[in-house]
Amino acid sequence: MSTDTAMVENKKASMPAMGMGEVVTGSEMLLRCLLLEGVEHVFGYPGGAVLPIYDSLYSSQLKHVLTRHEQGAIHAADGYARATGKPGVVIATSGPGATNLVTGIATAQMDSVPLVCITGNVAQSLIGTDAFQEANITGITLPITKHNYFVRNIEDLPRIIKEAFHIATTGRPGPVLIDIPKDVNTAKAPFYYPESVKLRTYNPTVKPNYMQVDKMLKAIAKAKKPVIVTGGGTVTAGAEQELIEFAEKTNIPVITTLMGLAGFPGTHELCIGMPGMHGCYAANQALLNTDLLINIGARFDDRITMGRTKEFAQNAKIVHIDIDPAEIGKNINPYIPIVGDAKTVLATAIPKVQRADSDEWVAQVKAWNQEQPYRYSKSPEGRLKPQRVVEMIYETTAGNAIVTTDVGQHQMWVAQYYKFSAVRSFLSSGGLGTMGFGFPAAIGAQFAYPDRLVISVSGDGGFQMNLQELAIAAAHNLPVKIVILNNNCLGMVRQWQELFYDNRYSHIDLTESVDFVKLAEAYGIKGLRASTEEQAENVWREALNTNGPVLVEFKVEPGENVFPMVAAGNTLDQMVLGDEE
Ligand SMILES: Cc1ncc(C[n+]2csc(CCOP(=O)(O)OP(=O)(O)O)c2C)c(N)n1
Repeated sequence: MSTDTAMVENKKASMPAMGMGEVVTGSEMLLRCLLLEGVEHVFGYPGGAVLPIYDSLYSSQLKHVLTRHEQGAIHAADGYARATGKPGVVIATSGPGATNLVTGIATAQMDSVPLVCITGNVAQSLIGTDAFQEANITGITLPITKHNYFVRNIEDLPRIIKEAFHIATTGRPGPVLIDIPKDVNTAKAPFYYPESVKLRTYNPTVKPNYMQVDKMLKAIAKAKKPVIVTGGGTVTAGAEQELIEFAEKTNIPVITTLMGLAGFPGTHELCIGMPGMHGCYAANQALLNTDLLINIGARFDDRITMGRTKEFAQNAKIVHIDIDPAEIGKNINPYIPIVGDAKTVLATAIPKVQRADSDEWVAQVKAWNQEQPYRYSKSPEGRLKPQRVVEMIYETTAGNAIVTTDVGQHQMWVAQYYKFSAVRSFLSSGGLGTMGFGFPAAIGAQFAYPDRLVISVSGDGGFQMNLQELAIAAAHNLPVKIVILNNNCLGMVRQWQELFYDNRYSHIDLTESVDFVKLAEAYGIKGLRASTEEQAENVWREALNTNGPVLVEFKVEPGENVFPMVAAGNTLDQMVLGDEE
């Protein structure tokens, strides 16, 4: 049992019996249910419709974190969930509070993150009347939640909460929303919490079909050029150890998607690297040449297949392992489909699997990586390169920090130049690509792990989307290290405009932003700045030696592009390697 789980278990044991049978209000019930689910932190923002909940929070043992925006709250809950594997919990009021959660809900849904989102709504007598701060949030979030509920009766509330946690955390995890009208929050009823969940139509398949697993074992025995592609599903399943064992026993090299980056050590001998649009040469060559592709918990996203699914891994038999049967055949029809939890599937396969005849192939993959590693050229004018900053962060943390990113060029440089070795240590919005995610997610992760080094890396664009959460870092003296790679523009958009829109730089200039150092200081946070390599090393050392939050602005080369690159619509063999080609 991890220290963390032990802490929650102890807390549960020391909790009073929660007064089963006692008559309490809906909002009191809600908080008791959360405690019984082992929740420690909730992130949220109050308002009229949730005033009863906030009143109950006043005297609750739950730790509530008041963010400065509901979007900050939900990304923080998401970061907490990604870092721990436990569900993140967020509370927002009706109407604008609830709609401010929408981007965060979609972000979690796309990356299969377990969240329980609690929204207030106006009293049922006012529903449908365009009442003040009324929004049909269950309607709005229907396509972006794993499930959602509108609570009509206080008697249903405990069962619904029990179900919500179960649905959010089992099978393919995801966000579940519970909308509670004000009259349910203020109504009273005796409190009972169900011990188990009965959902007739919801039974995720965890154990694989053994015949299918045997088929995979036979395919491995025949393969000469096998690869494993591992994605977020491996991380979600906690299958990192099984994956290492499986890869080592079979001698099959491993490609890690963006979401799978911390699911297999970046420094492992068999690690090839990231595939796809900004992936490494070796990974894409491996996909072009493999004869057996074993996909574990990845979804053949178009950032990897480039949407050219017919041409993708054309020479390969494909095995697709996924907990969600809907993923299988969605983008690519596999030769061997295996529905099941990655950890269970691998644990089933490991005792029987044989080493593949793959020595030559492994040597070939390594050679590709040596011939064409990620690389960048030094600036002739001595300006700071963003890649160097990420390398430096990697060197000084040995790959053990929890690193969150926003979306853009910096995200890709982190994926390329930081070799993750700790599980659940890379938190990034892969599916939805949500700018503004990284910094609040780092706050959530730091609440979960107050003693770990948490580094938030953003661009100057994305950071400005949720910078108000600096207040939280300051208020709680969170030791989060906030890195901004400031290229004075929306870098990734600039790159596309340069490459595909004839250098017509339309609305990407962020020169007139803010003095980030002064901004940090205004929030009571230490701010540091560097524009040369030497300064960068000095300020970064200072940041690491500072207790409490620090914001470090690295002023980097504005015209730098992310390479390698496969342009959208091209196939993986049309990879452009870099500036110096
Ligand atoms: C909420 C949101 N709006 C717009 C985009 C489109 N987008 C993707 S990358 C990018 C530029 C990001 O710029 P910045 O945050 O400065 O990071 P950089 O690319 O320079 O590292 C934009 C606008 C997005 N991903 N998310």
